[in-house]
Amino acid sequence: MTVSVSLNVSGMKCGGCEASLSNALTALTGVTQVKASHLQKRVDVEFDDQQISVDDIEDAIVDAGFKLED
Ligand SMILES: [Cu+2]
Repeated sequence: MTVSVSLNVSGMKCGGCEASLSNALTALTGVTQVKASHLQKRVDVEFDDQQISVDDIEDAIVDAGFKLED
């Protein structure tokens, strides 16, 4: 099933950061859509929960060099 999650992410400072985070997440199998905003410090991710979990997505955000916030 396709579900979506909004995560608070710090470390994005410009459109380039948004693009690099978007690219990192879009590359994951199961992720269908990503919208990253450095102004809102947030990333919205649409994904197939049969193929990938929120935990996997959070790991990928950290691996890409960004930080999750509460
Ligand atoms: Cu940047």
